[in-house]
Amino acid sequence: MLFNLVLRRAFIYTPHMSASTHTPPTICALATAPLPAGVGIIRLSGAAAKVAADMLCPTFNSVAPRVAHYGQLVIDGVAIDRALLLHFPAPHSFTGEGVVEIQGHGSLFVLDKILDFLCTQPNVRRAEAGEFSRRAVENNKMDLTQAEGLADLIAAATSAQAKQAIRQLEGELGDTFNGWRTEILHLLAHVEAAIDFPDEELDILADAALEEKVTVFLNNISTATRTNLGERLRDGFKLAIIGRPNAGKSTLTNLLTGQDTAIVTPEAGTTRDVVTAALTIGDFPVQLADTAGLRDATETIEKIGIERAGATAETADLVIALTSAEDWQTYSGPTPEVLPYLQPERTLLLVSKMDETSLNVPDVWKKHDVLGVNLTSSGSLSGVLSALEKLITAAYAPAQEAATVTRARHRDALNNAHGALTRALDLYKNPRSDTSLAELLAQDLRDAAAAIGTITGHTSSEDVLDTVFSTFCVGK
Ligand SMILES: Nc1nc2c(ncn2[C@@H]2O[C@H](COP(=O)(O)OP(=O)(O)O)[C@@H](O)[C@H]2O)c(=O)[nH]1
Ligand SMILES: [Mg+2]
Repeated sequence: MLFNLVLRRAFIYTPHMSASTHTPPTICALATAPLPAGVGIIRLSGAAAKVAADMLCPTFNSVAPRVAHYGQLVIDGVAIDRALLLHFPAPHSFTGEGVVEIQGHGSLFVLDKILDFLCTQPNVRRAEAGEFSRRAVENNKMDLTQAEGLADLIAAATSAQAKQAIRQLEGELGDTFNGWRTEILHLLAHVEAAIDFPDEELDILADAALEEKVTVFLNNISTATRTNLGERLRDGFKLAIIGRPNAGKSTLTNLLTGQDTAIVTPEAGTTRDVVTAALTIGDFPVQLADTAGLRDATETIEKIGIERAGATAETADLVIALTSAEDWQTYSGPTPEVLPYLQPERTLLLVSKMDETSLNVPDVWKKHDVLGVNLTSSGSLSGVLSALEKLITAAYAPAQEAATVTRARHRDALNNAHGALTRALDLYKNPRSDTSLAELLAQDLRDAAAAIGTITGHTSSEDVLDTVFSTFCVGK
């Protein structure tokens, strides 16, 4: 009885999204790509969707829900297209509102005329970026991570990306974080009970196993944020190519990208800016960075370039350290400039110009894989690619099974929750004499639950929703 009472109170403290009481405008947009195509689909969502569609296609008026209707679209008494129309009455639709889909022929001119006409109907306007998905979230058709998963699925360019996106769309990520949030709220309920009964404060907190539970939460969060696999699968693994001037970095860049991405000359110090290019290696998206050659430069521009090269290598997920065969012979290994940047298990040592110097390179040098190549020959490409694929796969294999955080937004929220829970644990272990322990603990737990809630959209903050959906396209 007591527990039920306080549990309810705990839930009141957490911000929940509430359905708005006024009728939002009905929105319409092209759901397919804005290109001439066989079919173009317009989607309408909102209370006025069906009425507006009926004005466009009078024969659609009496058609049953979810039954395809083939009818003439008429504007100002003139037929402009024949289309397939479908009505999904609320709440059984993508957005949870009444939805109509109009599948016309894919003339952008005609589709635009249809959209213009629909917008002349009462309370209908064009949709903003991400507005359909946002409504789906606001009507609890999906949580925020699922909406993000949907956007990622649409943007996926490799099967690993698609696999991650569909897992998120299916709710795996959201379910995990919702579970954590609910557990924190249960703990909060106990702590709030302690506020109401100051005499029994310590007993109640001990009964709630506060210390043990918070430690478990902290561990879960640390595990989820330890790897950046999820973010990298979305945005690309950062691969930096470093080495002395003339080692062949830009030649390698051009070999990997299959085009003249960077300028190649026999002159040392050609590359100054960091040149980046996107490519796919195996199943992984990669952001390649060609950098300025590392040496003791005297000229200002080259010096800046070298500083940037160092910074790029330090923040990279993977590094290719390039050494010419001649230099490798001189140093019996990579040139000294690259040594500070060799990351354990994340570095490929590449030896270039094997065609110019006869040399036996080892397979491994101090635990780093080594590969000798002639970069001017396109035949070297497949060897370099498979070495890189092996490296990425090995570096990220341990992370495959963890709940994958796929955006910086998720990571920030988890870090905030981690901070709040760490404060709670510190307080519990070193209580302050002047203030109620339970009240302070409750505040930290509330903060932790709210932080995790921003990931799934259990938040009253419009800012979070605005930020997420502003990255979506119109029509999604
Ligand atoms: N023979 C031979 N020449 C190479 C090889 N790799 C690069 N080069 C040449 O070395 C010079 C410098 O190459 P570049 O890619 O600009 O070096 P970077 O300064 O490291 O970017 C160019 O003339 C390239 O054609 C290689 O494996 N074999
Ligand atoms: Mg270069």
